[in-house]
Amino acid sequence: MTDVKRNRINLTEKDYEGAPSTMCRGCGHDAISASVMRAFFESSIDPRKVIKLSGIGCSSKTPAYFLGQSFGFNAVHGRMSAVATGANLANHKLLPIGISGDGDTAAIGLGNFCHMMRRNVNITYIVENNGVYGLTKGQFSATADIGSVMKGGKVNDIPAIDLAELAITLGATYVARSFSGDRKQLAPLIQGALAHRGSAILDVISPCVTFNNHEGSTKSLKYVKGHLDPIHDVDFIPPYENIEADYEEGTDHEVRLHDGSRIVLHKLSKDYDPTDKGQAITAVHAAVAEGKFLTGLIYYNPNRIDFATELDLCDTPLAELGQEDLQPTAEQLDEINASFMK
Ligand SMILES: Cc1ncc(C[n+]2csc(CCOP(=O)(O)OP(=O)(O)O)c2C)c(N)n1
Ligand code: SF4
Repeated sequence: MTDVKRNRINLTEKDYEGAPSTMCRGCGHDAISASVMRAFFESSIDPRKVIKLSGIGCSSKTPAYFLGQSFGFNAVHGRMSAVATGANLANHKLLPIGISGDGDTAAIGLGNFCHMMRRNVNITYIVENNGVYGLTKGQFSATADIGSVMKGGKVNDIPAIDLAELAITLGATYVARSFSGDRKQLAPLIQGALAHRGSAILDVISPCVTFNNHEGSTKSLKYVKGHLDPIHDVDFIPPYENIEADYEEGTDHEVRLHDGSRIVLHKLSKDYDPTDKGQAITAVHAAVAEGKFLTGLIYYNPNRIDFATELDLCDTPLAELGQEDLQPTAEQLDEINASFMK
């Protein structure tokens, strides 16, 4: 019998799988699902304590293909952020992961998405960004770059919404950009997001090989691979591993996360501090102007508390409170009513 690798809670990689994928062969979204499974396995997270959320689109179908033992809610188009906010308040003990598309998030869902970040709702939110509506056959989405050419030849002349920049501006506290094909960078970034308490937004460029992979597209596999600009190499160190990271003075940056785990960023060319909001926004702007995809942990704010903590919820999830906990007595009601008359 071959030795199957097990994690700290004695689960195998198979325990993190879901149903077989129905994505087109080579779709970036499948590669992201593989990184999601890797991250959960490596972080030894119990899949039965996780809730998967999504909207509508090819990307939003993918939670069916990983973590088959987790809770799940497939919301209507663009409403995942609102449903995730409600789920988080109803049961803050479940670990939420949301998967959405650039259409689902940056078009129909933009308003809900903004308010989720403004509240710093605890979630790992992955946008599988291919610049088009894959499910409805390749129309431009709001993240399509200006000058990008649609499969039928139409040129996009409307500026793109940059989801990383928006997330930094609107109050998300962990903002990363990555590429579906870079599991070495993406999996630790997801591990970091899962360890973070607050809105962790990962804008992951994920080529649609069927409708947006042609000459003239700025989200094709070939184009993206040729324009990646990683800020750093990323390592994730869980709290139980007391490893002294192999630091190179002045070239590495360590980020401590809420559960005691650490992300070590090995700087590449640039001197970059992800806790500097101004630098983060400037860097995203500069990369866009140069036609590059800046990847890595772009922004991190350890100081802001998440929405459920701010609301000072009781420790027992609201969803588990019984009638006796929820129904005030007649005297308590009188007191509450009297307080409104003052
Ligand atoms: C209310 C509503 N409007 C429009 C649609 C049609 N529709 C389905 S998926 C989709 C966009 C999907 O694009 P994206 O979120 O980028 O996901 P992808 O398929 O590219 O992964 C649209 C417009 C819908 N399902 N519901
Ligand atoms: S249409 Fe595009 S986004 Fe949808 S599964 Fe196929 S390659 Fe992926």
